[in-house]
Amino acid sequence: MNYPNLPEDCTSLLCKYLTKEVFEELKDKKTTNGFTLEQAINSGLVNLDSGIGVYAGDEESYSLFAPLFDAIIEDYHGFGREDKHQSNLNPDDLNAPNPDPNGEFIVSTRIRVGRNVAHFPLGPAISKEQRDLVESSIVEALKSLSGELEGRYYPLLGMSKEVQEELIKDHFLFKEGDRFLDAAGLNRDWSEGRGIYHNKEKTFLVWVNEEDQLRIISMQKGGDITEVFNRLVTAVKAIETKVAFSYSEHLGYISSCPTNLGTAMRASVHIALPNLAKDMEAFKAITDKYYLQIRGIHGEHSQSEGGVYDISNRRRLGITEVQAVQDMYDGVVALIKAEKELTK
Ligand code: ADP
Ligand code: ILO
Repeated sequence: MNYPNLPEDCTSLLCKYLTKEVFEELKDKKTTNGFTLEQAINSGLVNLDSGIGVYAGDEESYSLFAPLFDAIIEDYHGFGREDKHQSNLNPDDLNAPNPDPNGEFIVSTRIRVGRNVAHFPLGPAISKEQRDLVESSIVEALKSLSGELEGRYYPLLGMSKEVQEELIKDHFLFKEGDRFLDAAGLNRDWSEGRGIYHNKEKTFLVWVNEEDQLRIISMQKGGDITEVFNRLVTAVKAIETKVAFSYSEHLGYISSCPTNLGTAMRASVHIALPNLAKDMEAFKAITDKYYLQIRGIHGEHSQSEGGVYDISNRRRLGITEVQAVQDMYDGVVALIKAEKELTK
């Protein structure tokens, strides 16, 4: 492969940090799983509108291709090469009483973490056999969950289109055919090895073999962030007794996209802010102050509908899980205050 043509107007972190020197240094390297620089950067080259543009094929990608990944990680998370990640999943340390007890603004709350199984390649480099093995070991582990977490696994293979569409529309299931994941090699052998586990109420869900091997999700209507966090922590701890997750002292939980490293946590609310939305500058000033990200209500790269936005923590690495949720909580309190003032 030759040094790619990176257009001047490309704003992704890949375009920013893949200099000729970095490319020359890394272009012939291969991880033990056979993952190359070409594979790591393909998504960003095919999708020049990417925000980031790179994916790791395994934990080793982060060290072998460090001249590229470290720069991207430092830029996105403000996390240095020598820094160490710290985890804190203790619900007692979270201070998040419902910011909207009358249900005027917050439609729903969702907290998810990404996890990958130790000693396996990540999705971009995994073989079909390994992926199937990952699926069966996760499903086996999920069978041991009880009480509120008890549920059933629904493989994508054989699921009717109607059921699939309904689950996606209701925000429970991942979409199909994402072009960023596609170019990263994450959609290979679709839909085999993929599926969703959920309890009866759909307040606890696990996505299997999408961007990460597990996405563990707790969600419910309204703004009781503490309840959502508590359920998530109980589930993560229970699953961890059965499946070993890939974790490094430096980078925390290992994920295929560098934005998810560390806590791999995205805590979000769907929140109606119709007045604030009329002044995007003021809106963004608040979200920037609290390290928040604004998404549309059908996930990343989607649009807002009816003034309802998906507001979540942007930082995931170098802060604890408790801090990630606290970022979201503090920001949401400020957003509600601003919206109320505009409504007067
Ligand atoms: P992820 O959070 O897993 O990185 P997405 O941004 O694609 O990925 O979101 C996945 C799904 O979760 C989408 O359908 C999205 O609308 C839904 N979702 C995210 N946050 C909330 C929330 N607070 N309430 C309800 N659904 C949510
Ligand atoms: N590769 C995409 C998405 C990056 C962050 N989001 C997720 C889902 N990992 C991009 O570079 O815009």
